[in-house]
Amino acid sequence: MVSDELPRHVDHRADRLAASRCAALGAGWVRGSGDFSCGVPPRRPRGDLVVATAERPLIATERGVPMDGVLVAVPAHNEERFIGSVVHGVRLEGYTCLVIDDGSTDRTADIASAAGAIVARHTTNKGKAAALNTALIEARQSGVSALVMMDGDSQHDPQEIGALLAPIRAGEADIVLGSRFIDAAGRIPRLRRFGLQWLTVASNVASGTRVSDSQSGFRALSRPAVEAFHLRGRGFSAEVEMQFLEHVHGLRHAEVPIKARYADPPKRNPFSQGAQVLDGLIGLTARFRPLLFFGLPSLVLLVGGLVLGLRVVDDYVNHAVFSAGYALLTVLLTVLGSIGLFAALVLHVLRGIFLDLEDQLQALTRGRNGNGSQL
Ligand SMILES: Nc1nc2c(ncn2[C@@H]2O[C@H](COP(=O)(O)OP(=O)(O)OP(=O)(O)O)[C@@H](O)[C@H]2O)c(=O)[nH]1
Ligand SMILES: [Mg+2]
Repeated sequence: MVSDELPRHVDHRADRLAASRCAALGAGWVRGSGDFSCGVPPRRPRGDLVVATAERPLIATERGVPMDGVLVAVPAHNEERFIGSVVHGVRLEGYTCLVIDDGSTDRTADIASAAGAIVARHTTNKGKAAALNTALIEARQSGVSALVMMDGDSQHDPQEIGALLAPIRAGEADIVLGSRFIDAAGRIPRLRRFGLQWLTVASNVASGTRVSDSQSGFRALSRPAVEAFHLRGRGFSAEVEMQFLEHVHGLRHAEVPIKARYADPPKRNPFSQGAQVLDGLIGLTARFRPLLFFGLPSLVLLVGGLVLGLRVVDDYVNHAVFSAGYALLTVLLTVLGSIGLFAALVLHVLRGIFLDLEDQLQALTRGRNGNGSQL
């Protein structure tokens, strides 16, 4: 359905502006359960759409550094229903908005562009982590002082961006996490709350950084964090990877309460999304904390083997019985445990060497660019 008038059901200020702007650009609007959703005719030419690539970043080349030094990045995959509202909410707060359209098959990019966002496009769907990486590249290239990340499904309130930036502006933190569990935990549907809390406990233990909401997509990064974060994981493991990187780079974090909106049922199966995060978490633990990942289970095997060995010796000395089965198991456990511990130590040392090399390489690249703040 396409119309030039504002839809009557829209009472949100951002929605009204989004609607009028989209209408002015020849876009229409459609109703989407109480939220503004702005559509464009299907065959509208895409000539006015700005497209970024890693080689040709958008903001640095075409727009210069955002006036306020803050860039708000919104990863989006098939979010045509909400992206107009999100972009206008962000722009109403006075921030430059970058939407990373990750190979959407709907009109996400057109609507974001019509609503006033800079749009970076991936031609195929590469996952949320890849989209956030594009945002980090843009932020590094354009020399922003802070990067805010928020979801494109209208679950986050752009009016809370200021609160998120406050600890960075005060020089108190490098990463500010918008936490749903400080004030508003009760508003999260029970099943999702349960899953999120378990994932948070697991990622806190694995990463060594304690947060109250590890999966929050609403967060702000200072310039040093933007410089330090190069995400290598896939999909929804991006948030957890940032938790590991924060620990590795010794960055300071703060948390501020946020409200999250849960009007719709989950868009994807929460179990498979949770499994994706867990899978990422295991990979990240192996990569970032080999001593914990390989060392801890190996130590358990070794201790188990030694305890069993004591029993074999006790049986033999006190009862003159040789428990061949237990003896074999003892050998197996102690050998496996010892090899595992050795491997964990070697990986731990190698990791230290690679980290040093990475630091030196980054220092070299910075020197070559002649700019201390850009990689
Ligand atoms: N770039 C990119 N973004 C994605 C992809 N999948 C989801 N997103 C975006 O990531 C953000 C969060 O995704 P959601 O599906 O809402 O995940 P969630 O908030 O954990 O789950 P819900 O509780 O169901 O909302 C949204 O802005 C999505 O558009 C993807 O494949 N690529
Ligand atoms: Mg969401």
